[in-house]
Amino acid sequence: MTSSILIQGGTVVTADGEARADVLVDGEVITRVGKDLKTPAARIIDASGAYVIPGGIDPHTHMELPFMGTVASEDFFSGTSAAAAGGTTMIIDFVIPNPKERILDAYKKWRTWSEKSATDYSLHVAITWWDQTVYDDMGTLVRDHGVNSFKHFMAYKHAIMADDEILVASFMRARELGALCTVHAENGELVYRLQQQIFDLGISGPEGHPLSRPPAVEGEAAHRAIRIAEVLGVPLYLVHTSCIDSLEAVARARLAGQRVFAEVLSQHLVIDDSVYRDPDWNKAAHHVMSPPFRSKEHQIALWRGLQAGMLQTTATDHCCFCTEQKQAGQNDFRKIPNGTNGVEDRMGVLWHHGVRTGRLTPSEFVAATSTNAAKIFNIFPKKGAIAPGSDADLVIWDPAKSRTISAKTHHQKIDSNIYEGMTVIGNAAVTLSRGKVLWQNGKLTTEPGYGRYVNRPCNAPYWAAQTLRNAQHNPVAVQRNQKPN
Ligand code: URQ
Ligand code: ZN
Ligand code: ZN
Repeated sequence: MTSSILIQGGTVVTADGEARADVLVDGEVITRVGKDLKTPAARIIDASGAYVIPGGIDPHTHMELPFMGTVASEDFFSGTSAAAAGGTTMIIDFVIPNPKERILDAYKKWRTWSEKSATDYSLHVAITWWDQTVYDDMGTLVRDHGVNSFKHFMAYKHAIMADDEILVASFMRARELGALCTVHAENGELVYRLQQQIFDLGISGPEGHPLSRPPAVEGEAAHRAIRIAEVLGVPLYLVHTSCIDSLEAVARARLAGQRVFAEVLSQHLVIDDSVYRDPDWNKAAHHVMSPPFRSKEHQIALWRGLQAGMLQTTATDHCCFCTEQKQAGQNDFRKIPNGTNGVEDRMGVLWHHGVRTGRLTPSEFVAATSTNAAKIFNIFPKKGAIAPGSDADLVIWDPAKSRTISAKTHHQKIDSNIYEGMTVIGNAAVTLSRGKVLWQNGKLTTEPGYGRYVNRPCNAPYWAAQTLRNAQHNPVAVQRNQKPN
């Protein structure tokens, strides 16, 4: 009774539908959902006229990432606090080991950085090199540390790039473990050569960045990763699908029954490549991220991909570098640290440009901002649900609340915002993380360390089907599965 909260009068929206209902929270979990709950509670939150939705899950962030000679300015506490202000109550960040660094050591390092989080979090682990210790450590991470997803950067040659030898070795190991493989799909060899060619032509500004990473470079890598996953019989998740070329590779695979998941960043849905032609070098440089922003036809296709279910999740790839940090590439676009903000803005941007335009229903919005990620990364219904027993990660979503996005007023630790000046209608009014109010009346009440690491078991129900299904036409798997007669 002491720590119970009754959220009254709202319309509960889940990925499966919406209905007028009250939600009772006791301690850290939801205990009841139903109409006109008369249960006494220590605290009442009035949600009349608003929606009650599962807290957003952002499956792709990089808080305080050491990268390209600097460290991302947003840390795990400030970033998860800003996320809460925007209605996101969980992030899945990335351990990115240096080549030859034991992945288990890197994981332990990231755990010390991430323990200051204000909301719950989890960690994907990137495979940036290969030998027997990597093979062994992947097993330890699955068995003892609740890691069920391994990331592969197909770009960033001479840094963290995974070539085909690493991809194949790691995908085979992931299949043994029942883990999910995720990829940053850009052909790193082509990027490297195109960067060189463009710079040698005398193009050194941010406008050189998209020229060195055309859609074909992403489409090739997406297709290659998908086919490797198909042959090896592993489920695959493509992060930041940004263009028609990779979207078509995903759609072809899904229509062929292959278990491929794909993510789209909120910024890739609403920002186009004209940003790189901004006469203000700093503004253009703040939009340098990979894959780059694309011409308008790609945004149209991505919205259709989201509506059609070819793209299942939305994320931000929140990886912040302040103006001074971006200026490392003042004379050479190849040295501009890649990354943008977005963790506070994702849900408002998606509601305004998705639900208010009729592209998405409120339920589809919930699926794309929370539930699908919970299911794919195997933490549903603990997360991504509004049901008895689920964590009380809840957002009172006010469809009429207007916000003009600006670096002057946002909570993200960066002196710029890629959505600067964009007004979005539909925002978080109240955010709860495991039953604790972190955001209300425009005020954050987050505490470092309140967030907990979330274990993610392997062999999600969504993948087992894939593994078996692939075995049928995977010659290696078929022999292995054949019973001796
Ligand atoms: O590639 C990524 O996802 C990281 C390094 C963030 N930077 C970016 O430009 N996307
Ligand atoms: Zn990436
Ligand atoms: Zn990323």
